[in-house]
Amino acid sequence: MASLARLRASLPRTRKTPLVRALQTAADTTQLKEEASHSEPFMVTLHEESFHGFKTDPPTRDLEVTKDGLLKMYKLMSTMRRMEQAADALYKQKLIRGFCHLAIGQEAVSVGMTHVLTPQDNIISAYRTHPFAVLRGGSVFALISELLGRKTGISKGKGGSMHVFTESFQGGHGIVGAQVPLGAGLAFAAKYLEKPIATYTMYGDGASNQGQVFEAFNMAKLWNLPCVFVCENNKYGMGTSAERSSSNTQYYTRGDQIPGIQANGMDVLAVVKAVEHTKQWVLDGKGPIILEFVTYRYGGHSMSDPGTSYRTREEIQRVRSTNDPIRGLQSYLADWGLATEEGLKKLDKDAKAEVDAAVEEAKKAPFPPDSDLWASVYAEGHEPPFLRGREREEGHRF
Ligand SMILES: Cc1ncc(C[n+]2csc(CCOP(=O)(O)OP(=O)(O)O)c2C)c(N)n1
Ligand SMILES: [Mg+2]
Repeated sequence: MASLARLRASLPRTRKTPLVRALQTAADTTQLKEEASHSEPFMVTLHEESFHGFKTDPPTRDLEVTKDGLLKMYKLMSTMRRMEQAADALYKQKLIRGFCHLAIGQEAVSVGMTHVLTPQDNIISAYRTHPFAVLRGGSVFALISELLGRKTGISKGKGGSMHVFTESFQGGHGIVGAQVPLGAGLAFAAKYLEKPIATYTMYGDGASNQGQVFEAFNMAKLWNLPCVFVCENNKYGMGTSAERSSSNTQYYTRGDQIPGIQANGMDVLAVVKAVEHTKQWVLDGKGPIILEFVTYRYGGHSMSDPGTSYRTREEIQRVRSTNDPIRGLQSYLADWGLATEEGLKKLDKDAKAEVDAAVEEAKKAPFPPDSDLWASVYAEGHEPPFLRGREREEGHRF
C-alpha cells in the first residue's frame, strides 16, 4: 500500500525484538501489544469485538500505530466535532439555511478512513459528509463558508450542506443511494485505466435497502471491481431504526457473493485497521468487499429533527458515555502514557480556536454574485446557448 509504505519509510524502524514487558491482557479492550513508544511505531491488539467476517476471515487485530498518528487523529476528531457543533449553532442562528446534516458521533469513520487512504483513492458518499470534504483536501473555512452560502465555499456557495466536493472526495449526494452506482463506476474506471486506486463507496443503513445498491453489488462482483462498499450503519435512517427498515441488519452479510467485514465504527483504530485491510484486498485484485461500520449519530437526522421522538434520551446518553470515539482514543492515549490530560485539553482548545477563527472569517466572506447562478451548471466551454430559469424571463443566454 503506497501510503503506508511511504509512512513507514519516513518513520524510525519498528523494534524487531519482542519486549519482555508485553502488556497484552484480557481482550476486553484495545491493549498495547508492546510498550508504547514516543518515537517509534508500536503494536496494539484491538478489542476482541472489533471485527466480524462474512465469507472471509476478519482482519487480524494487530495494528501498528505511532504516537504522532494517534495524536493527529485525536486532534482531527476533536476539530470535526467542533466544526459540526459550530454548524449546529449557525443553523440555530438562521445563518445556515436549507438542509444541514451533522455527523457528530461518527467522527471515527471519517478520520480513520482518511488517515489511511491516499488522495488518489476515491471516497464517494451521501449527504452527511462535512468532515470528509474537509479531511480530503478542503478546509474548515471552505466548509463553513459553503454552509453559509458564501463565494469562498467549497462548492462556491452553491452546493450547501449536501453537495460538497474536493479533488479527492467525489461528494456529497442528496438522493439516497444514488452515489452507490456512481462509486461502482469510479471503481470501474480505476480498473479500466489499470490504476492502483481503491474506491470507497459509502451509504447508510437506510439506503442499503435500495434496489440500485444491489444492482451495483452485482455488477461490481461480475466485473471484479476494486470497490469497497461501506455501509455506515448509524442505526437510523431518518426516524426509522435499522430493525424497522431492514430484514437483515447485519449489513456486511448482504452482498450475496461479495464477502463482508463488520467493524466497530466507534473505535478509530478499528476503522484504520479495517480500511488498511480492505484497501489491500481490492488492490490485490480480489474484487469488491462490503465494509460495515457500526456507528451512531448523536443528533437528529438533520437540523429540523430533534432526534428524540423515535429513540430515548437514555439511549443517546448511554452511547455518549460508554462508546464515544473521541473519549475512546483519549483514554488509550492516557492509559498508554502518550498524552496527559492537559496535553489533550490543549489540542481540544486549539481545535476550538481553529473552528472559531474559520467561522468568523467565513461570516465576513461575500455571497456569490447573481451571475454565478448560471456558472458551473455545465463544464466551462460546453454551455448550451440557452438555459431555462423558473420562468421564461429568468432564462439565460450564454
Ligand atoms: C431517493 C430518496 N428517497 C428518500 C429521500 C429522503 N431521505 C433523506 S435521508 C433518508 C434516510 C437515509 O438514511 P441512511 O441511509 O441510514 O443515512 P443517514 O441519514 O443515517 O446517514 C431519506 C429517506 C431522499 N433524499 N432520496
Ligand atoms: Mg443511517
